[in-house]
Amino acid sequence: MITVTHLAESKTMNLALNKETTASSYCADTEVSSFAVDGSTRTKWCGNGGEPHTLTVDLGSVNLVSEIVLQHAEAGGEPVGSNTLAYRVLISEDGENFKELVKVTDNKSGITKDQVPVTKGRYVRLIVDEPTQGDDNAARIYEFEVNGLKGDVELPPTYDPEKPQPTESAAELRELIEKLTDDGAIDAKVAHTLAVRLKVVSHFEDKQSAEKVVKHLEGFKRFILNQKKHDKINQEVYNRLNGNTEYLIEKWK
Ligand SMILES: [Ca+2]
Repeated sequence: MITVTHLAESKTMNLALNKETTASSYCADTEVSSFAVDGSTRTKWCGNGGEPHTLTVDLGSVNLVSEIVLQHAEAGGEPVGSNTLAYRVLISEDGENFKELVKVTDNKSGITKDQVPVTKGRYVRLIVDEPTQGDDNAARIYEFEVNGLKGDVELPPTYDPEKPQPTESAAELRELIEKLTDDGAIDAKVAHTLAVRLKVVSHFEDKQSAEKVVKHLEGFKRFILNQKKHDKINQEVYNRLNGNTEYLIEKWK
């Protein structure tokens, strides 16, 4: 598992550079979609025909995306009036289910930089809804940069709203147990025996005695496994308690 510190150490890069692209159309052989990811503002992808124009880049593997930079017409020396007016950027891990990252409806700039919440994905799709400031319906994209961190790293829990936050101490784990007990997911008697064991862990946490904390957490792990085997706690409760216990063990190791 990659921690926040490790993420900060990694270097943000243009993940789209020289990667495979596909587009809805192109204006000429010298204006195909690959020119939007060749790292040069002397070359562009031009999309013609009816809107929306789309360009999808395959990053080659799942990566972490944090920013989208687009170099529009003006960045390549064309008139301001040819800059993209409205566009969207979507991301997908499987190439089928896309999620919207960026939606801009009133751009005038030659270069746009859109910061996005750190998102995992392999396929990044640009949809040009309004190609220019006027009636011209050709899209002109000199560069489509997808900035982020390379690799399918485990996101820190704060980036995953679907996942409950791990408990950071035995006391927090006890609070979780209390909550689950209030919700009727754990029997009060069982909750009591769990809390007693965790109080011992808290005691050693206070003393900063890592070895003993780990030892008692390992004991707690075996205890909850036993509780599950005897149907004292259900699989879901077991998974949550076990996950949090493993998290705490890693933290103290
Ligand atoms: Ca280019």
